[in-house]
Amino acid sequence: MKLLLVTPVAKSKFLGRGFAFNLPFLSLPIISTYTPADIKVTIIDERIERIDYNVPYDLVGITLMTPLAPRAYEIADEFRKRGVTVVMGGMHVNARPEEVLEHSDAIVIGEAERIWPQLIDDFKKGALKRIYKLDGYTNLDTLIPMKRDLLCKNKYVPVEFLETTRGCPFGCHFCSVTKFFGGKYRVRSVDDVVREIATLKPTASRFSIKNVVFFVDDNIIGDRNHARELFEKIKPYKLNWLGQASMNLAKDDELLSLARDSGCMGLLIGFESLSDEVLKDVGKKPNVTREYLSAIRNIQSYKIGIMGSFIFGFDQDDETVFDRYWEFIRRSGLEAVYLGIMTPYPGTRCYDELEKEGRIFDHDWSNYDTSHVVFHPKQMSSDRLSKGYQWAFRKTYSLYSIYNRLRSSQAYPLFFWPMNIGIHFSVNRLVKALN
Ligand code: B12
Ligand code: SF4
Repeated sequence: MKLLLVTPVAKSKFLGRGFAFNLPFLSLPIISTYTPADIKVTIIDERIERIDYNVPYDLVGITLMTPLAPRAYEIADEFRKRGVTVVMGGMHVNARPEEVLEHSDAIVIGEAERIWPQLIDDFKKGALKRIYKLDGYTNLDTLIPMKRDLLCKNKYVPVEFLETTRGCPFGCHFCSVTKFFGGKYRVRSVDDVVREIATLKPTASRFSIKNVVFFVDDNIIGDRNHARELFEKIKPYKLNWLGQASMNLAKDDELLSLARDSGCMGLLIGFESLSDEVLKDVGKKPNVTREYLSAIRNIQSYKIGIMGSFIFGFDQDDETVFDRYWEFIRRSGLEAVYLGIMTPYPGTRCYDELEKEGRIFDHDWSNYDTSHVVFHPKQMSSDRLSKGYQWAFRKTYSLYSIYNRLRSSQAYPLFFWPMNIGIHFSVNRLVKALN
């Protein structure tokens, strides 16, 4: 039996096709790990490979987050026209199961590890059900070692993705994570994570940074004891790792020092907004705007770089938000910045509220990529929001601004300089595509 697993390409010019760096991902390698050994599995990442619809696959599995949904449906329709059974899973399936079912024979709602072997068994017996849904969540201590060999490594930047926790208690109003993975940090035993790390083949980039790992956890310090143990136990592996963390890390010198000693190169931190009113409104509890600069300085004093993420388009944002943002960035010395336009992902409180107010004017999911405006902002026109976002992104990644942000940074220059230059070109491409 032949199984094809596909990740569709997003229209987005940022982080999709055309992004300076091709990043790997976990979802389909995980599905392949839980597929019985007698099945031949192929993974196609549409960002880098074309799908050959004439290969006689028995079953096709497609992963979809919201901006990938329209392309996922095109692929599914093509295969189903040829009589191939299609199954879909991923974030968007949770939010819009009926819609996804119009284009697939079966769907998996939620995490797949405990359900996928059952689905395959049903398929083999000709008894595939339409909906597979896990009761509760996966116990992360029962994960089996992930097969990493199906992604063609030389087509991605040399980094291994790994997870040590799932879930988030904050439930921010624009975010899909809490609903999907639950409102608690579920942790995976550190010994198990370390065993996985021990099996990784060393990665080396042409900029000579070795053993680069990205922990995809939404907040690697969410469970402090777990983080402490993790940082202590991964130290011997001499990793250079990146992760995501909440702002309260800035006040925790012990954890910062352990993170640095365990090889932390940089952390993605959601600043989201420069307004406390917005932060309160969306539920981003760890953030206090007057502490932003001191938080940045303290984390950087451990030679850990910060990738700050900001969103434009909250109801409190008027046209002055862009200048205020720029003023902050000039003083911040952030090693990298991710900018997004508020995007009401279906299934979030934000979506429900805006929909109720009749403010969402674009339901084409391919525009839900955080670079397009899909709703009427409260205090400016959608065009002004789009132009302000483009202006801010370009200014942040002008060569002059990159130089200014990075010139006194102590954090891994061999990582942050090439990253910024790559993003400089990606942002230029993005802005061109948006106009
Ligand atoms: C790492 C990451 C990335 C990486 C890798 C992307 C990837 N495909 O995984 C990068 C940096 C490339 C990325 C990019 C983007 N991302 Co991202 N990313 C994440 C992050 C932090 C972790 C993903 C992860 O590995 N999770 C753990 C794995 C195990 O979970 P999973 O992928 O969902 O897979 C499980 C189930 O969903 C299911 N499943 C998944 N696929 C399939 C398929 C089948 C057939 C079956 C049966 C089951 C199944 O089984 C898996 C195991 O249980 C999540 C947040 C999160 N906590 O998930 C955001 C997240 C998924 N990203 C998001 C977004 C919006 C984006 C971007 C659009 C951002 C942008 N502005 O461009 C881009 C789009 C990229 C693209 N493909 O074009 C949103 C998606 C929201 C939504 N409703 O769709 C999230 C949830 C972040 C958020 N807080 O809102 N991202
Ligand atoms: S803290 Fe981050 S992951 Fe958690 S709900 Fe808020 S935005 Fe999502």
